[in-house]
Amino acid sequence: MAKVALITGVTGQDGAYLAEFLLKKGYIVHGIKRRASLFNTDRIDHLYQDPHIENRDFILHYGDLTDSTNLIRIIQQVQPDEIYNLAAMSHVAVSFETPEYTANADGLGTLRILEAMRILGMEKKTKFYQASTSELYGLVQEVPQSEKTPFYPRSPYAVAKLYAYWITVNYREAFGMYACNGILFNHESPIRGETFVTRKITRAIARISLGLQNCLYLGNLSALRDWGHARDYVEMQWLMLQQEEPEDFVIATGKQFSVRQMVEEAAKGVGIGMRWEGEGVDEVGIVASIDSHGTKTEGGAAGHPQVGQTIVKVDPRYFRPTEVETLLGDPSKAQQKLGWVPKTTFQELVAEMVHSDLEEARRDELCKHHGFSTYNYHE
Ligand code: NDP
Ligand code: GDR
Repeated sequence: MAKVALITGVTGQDGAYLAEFLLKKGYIVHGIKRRASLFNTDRIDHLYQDPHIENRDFILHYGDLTDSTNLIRIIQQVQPDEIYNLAAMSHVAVSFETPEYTANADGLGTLRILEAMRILGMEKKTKFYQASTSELYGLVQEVPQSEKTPFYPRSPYAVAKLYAYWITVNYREAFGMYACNGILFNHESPIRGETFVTRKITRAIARISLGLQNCLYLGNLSALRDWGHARDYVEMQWLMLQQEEPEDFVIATGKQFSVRQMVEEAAKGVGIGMRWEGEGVDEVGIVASIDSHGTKTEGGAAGHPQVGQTIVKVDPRYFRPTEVETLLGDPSKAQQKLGWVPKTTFQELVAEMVHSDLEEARRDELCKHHGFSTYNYHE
């Protein structure tokens, strides 16, 4: 009998990679997607199966982590062997703008699923994965951070995720549930949301190299992160649910880079050499301009980009009220117990993202410069 998985947040970056991974393993995969006024299934459209087909192995349900009745109904209907709770308002900066909603979806949403499992008498049958985060460490108490490092969350997002982390531990201890936390450090990919810093950078650099954009505005350039590839990380999410006993694991690469290094690596990918101006704690004055550029990106608007052109500026609007300056994971427990070895290096990750964003930028460029036609909706 095929195993049945339920993924919340299936339309997100990790949801898409995990759904693909589980389908390849022979699972029947159910996913919860939110109702939106526009299509929001871009990342999983290649997996879509027409509802009229019999014996589908990929099935979507409308739902929301803020609606208990809907979660109980879906879980009852699907009877999953494994639940992966990936849904969240996952943007740290936005959580300062929508703190109550973030607490509701990211914190109480986790409780709602765990309670639904109890109400339905599934606490001994169904395994539960919680998407915990390195943001829990916040103002770091120890370097590198492991499963034993104390937490000090620094945003409404991280505080909501702290509740979700502990309610998962508590339900495991109180009710003997197979429930575990993956404490995942930042992981990225070509389908990363466009407003997270890595994708914002690779997308902008690709567009700048083709003359579609002039400048990239960023916040804290000195922030240090441990960046891995989402494709590698979802495999660990699955593996955590295949162990004898439920446990929490840190997943990280053990290597750290700054936002500034991320920009340089992306620029290198399109053949742009950069020169930084300005230093120090107050980074508002810092800009970066093109020092040289090769021929890696053919085409582009005539004369763009140009040596001396300012391509990065620091804009304080992207500073956070409280920042997480540095994160570096210690994945040795996962290495020992799950056989975790990060497959993708930082350089390979950035190269893959730049390559994908260049293709997208080239399509935009074609539309812009060669025969994109508009028609008037009012006619
Ligand atoms: P994304 O932001 O790409 O995806 C989040 C998903 O959650 C989307 O499918 C989104 O739907 C859905 N969602 C948001 N709010 C709700 C809600 N109220 N009800 C139902 N669904 C909702 O995140 P990632 O894929 O990058 O991350 C997956 C999980 O892992 C998240 O919980 C995140 O906080 C956590 N995490 C991520 C890390 C990373 O570096 N990527 C690191 C550590 C933890 P829609 O598509 O409609 O917006
Ligand atoms: P993070 O990721 O906050 O670590 O959360 P993000 O990419 O948003 O920020 C990383 C660092 O870059 C700095 N930064 C900027 N960030 C954004 N988004 N935009 C900018 O213009 C910019 N300039 C500098 C930030 O200040 C920060 O220090 C991600 C999310 O996926 C969470 O859901 C997840 O839990 C954590 O990773 C682990």
